[in-house]
Amino acid sequence: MPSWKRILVTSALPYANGAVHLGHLAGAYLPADIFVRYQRLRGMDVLYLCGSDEHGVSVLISAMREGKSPQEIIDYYHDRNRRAFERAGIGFDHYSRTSIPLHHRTAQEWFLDLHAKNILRKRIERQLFDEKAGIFLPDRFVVGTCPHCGYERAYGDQCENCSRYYDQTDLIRPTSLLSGTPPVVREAEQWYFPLGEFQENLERYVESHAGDWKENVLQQVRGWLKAGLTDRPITRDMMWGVPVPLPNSEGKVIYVWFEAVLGYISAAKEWAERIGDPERWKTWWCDPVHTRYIAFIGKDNIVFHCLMFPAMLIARGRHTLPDNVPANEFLNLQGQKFSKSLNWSIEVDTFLDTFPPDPLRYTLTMIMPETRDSDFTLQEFQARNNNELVAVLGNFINRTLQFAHRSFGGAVPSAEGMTDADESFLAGFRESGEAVATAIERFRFRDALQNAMQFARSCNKYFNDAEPWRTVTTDPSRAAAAIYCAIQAVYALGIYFEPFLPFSAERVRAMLNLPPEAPRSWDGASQYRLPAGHQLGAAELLFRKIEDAEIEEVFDRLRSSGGDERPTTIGLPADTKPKTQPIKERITYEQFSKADLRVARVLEAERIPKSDKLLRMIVDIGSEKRQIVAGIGKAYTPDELVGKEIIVVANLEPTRLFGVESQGMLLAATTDGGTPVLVTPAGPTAPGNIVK
Ligand code: B3M
Ligand code: ZN
Repeated sequence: MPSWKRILVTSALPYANGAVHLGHLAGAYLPADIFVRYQRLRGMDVLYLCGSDEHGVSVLISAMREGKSPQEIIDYYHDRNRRAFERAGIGFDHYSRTSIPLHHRTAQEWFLDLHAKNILRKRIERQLFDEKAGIFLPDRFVVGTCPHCGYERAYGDQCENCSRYYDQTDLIRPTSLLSGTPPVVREAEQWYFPLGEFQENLERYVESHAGDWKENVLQQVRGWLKAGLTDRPITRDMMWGVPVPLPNSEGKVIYVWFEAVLGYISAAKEWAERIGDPERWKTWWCDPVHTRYIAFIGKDNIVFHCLMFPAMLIARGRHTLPDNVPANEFLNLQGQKFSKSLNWSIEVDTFLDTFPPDPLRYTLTMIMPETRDSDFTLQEFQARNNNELVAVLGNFINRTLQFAHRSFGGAVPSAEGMTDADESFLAGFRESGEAVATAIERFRFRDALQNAMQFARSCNKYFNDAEPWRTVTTDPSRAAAAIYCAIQAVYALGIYFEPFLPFSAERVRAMLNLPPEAPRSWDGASQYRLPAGHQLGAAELLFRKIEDAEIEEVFDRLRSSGGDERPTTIGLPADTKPKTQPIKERITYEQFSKADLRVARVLEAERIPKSDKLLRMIVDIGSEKRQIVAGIGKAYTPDELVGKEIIVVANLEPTRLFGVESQGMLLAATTDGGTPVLVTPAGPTAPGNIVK
């Protein structure tokens, strides 16, 4: 029996500099919520904490870009994100924020405690200084060439291309994003946390969990340990953040990552104050023997949650350390990385303005990036909703309850006519529940949901095999028994799906009109039986079909907003931003020559139904005819295109756009407003001629 009596769960504190998007949900919030809801159905005492991470340069960057104060930015996004999580059913017990005085006091108390114990070190640090703006440049305010991989738009601390960390002074040809000028190197005195001195402690801590941490986390952490931990700066010269609580530290703040992880502790303190028991936070943070702590994060936060934060907790003493940090990999969007700067994103709240939360939770769980990056497409979202939620889970629940209303007066019918097959169907609920539970306990939420759907499919098979629509006239007691059992299955499905689809689970409970004695518990799903004669509630469709037009509308919005040029400076007004897209990453001639560009002639062209942008064309590429789908329908009519010679990429993998296959891609230049202009040969040529 484990020693812990309670489970503390946290999700990474999202920066309050932008709206949380679908990738955030799939990364650190939805898995945590599934885990918390499941543990509560198991009767566990769980505290689920999160909040806004409101310091750091990302807030300053947004403030400058949006022409607002940092406070305005964090107030807006803190509230927007808190509401977005609520609409998505992410059930935090408390959602705090790091700009509150309680958090400042907590971070400063930790800093002073470690300082008083002579754990902190003071070092002179070489930093990049923007002479035009007159400030030391935070890492995200400077870009240059990565010293490891040559990526030319690497930030000052970590390269987005190869994920390696380095000192900002190691950047090649750095440029300040504030003024656009090359910064100079200046010396500044900073406080350091001696992470290297905790190497052995941390090796013991990590290896003590090697059996239950995810492989992707273990690999990264062991890599850091093998490379040897180095001291980490924990102060910065900035005006925005938690002031360093020492004399002669004007203009210095505590480094965002040192204080942000302490946000989990100040959130517990704020929660304790809110429930009227200010000391209660210690039950969760200062009783490591009886508290199991699970920290849900994305993979870019592993070093801070598996090494830095545990070292801080060890240094402070008597605090709960993370028992597991089930970091997810990244979710991409329609084949591309989510990108705030490139406007390639779908915010949670915007998405929920069009679609209900449970189909989104369902799809994100089914594709959750648990061990490798995965990709969200609107087309798959529509397919999973229609082919799985509507056609399998919703169909079984609907036809069971409709049958009870139609043939048994809306009550649970008698079980007298039950057969052995019925009994074994009911007995199988427990095993189905255990398959879901085991996967959740191992943080394998995709498998868990697949197992739950497997149970739903077995319920449909049971219903089809029992044929109540036939036996209701030929052998009514058999039909009654079948519907009795099917209703028990609806009750069990309502519980097993609750961690994933909380809104639907609530509606199932209402449709069953559950009596107070009906347990809302995992074990109850296989043990409790709704008694014959119990009056059901009104039955309604649990899920609705999603139409192509709805998907196309969201996809259009994404494509028209996405792909804006990435600003090369932060502080300069918009009208001085460069008008052309920055040059993409360099490639070799060999890489370019793999693309086979050909002249093609348009033979036929028509609009794709219900789309004002997509056109379907048949083109002649010399050796064969191809079908091409292109989003140029707002700039060109089908008649204008027939007979035109265009340029196509002839060796692209075929893809499907709204169910129509596209066997290649045409070339079009995009003007400032996003209007496509076809690239066509300037003189006489013929279909199939090679373009290079
Ligand atoms: N805000 C980074 C992020 O949003 C940071 C997490 C803090 S958790 C203490 O990815
Ligand atoms: Zn790199």
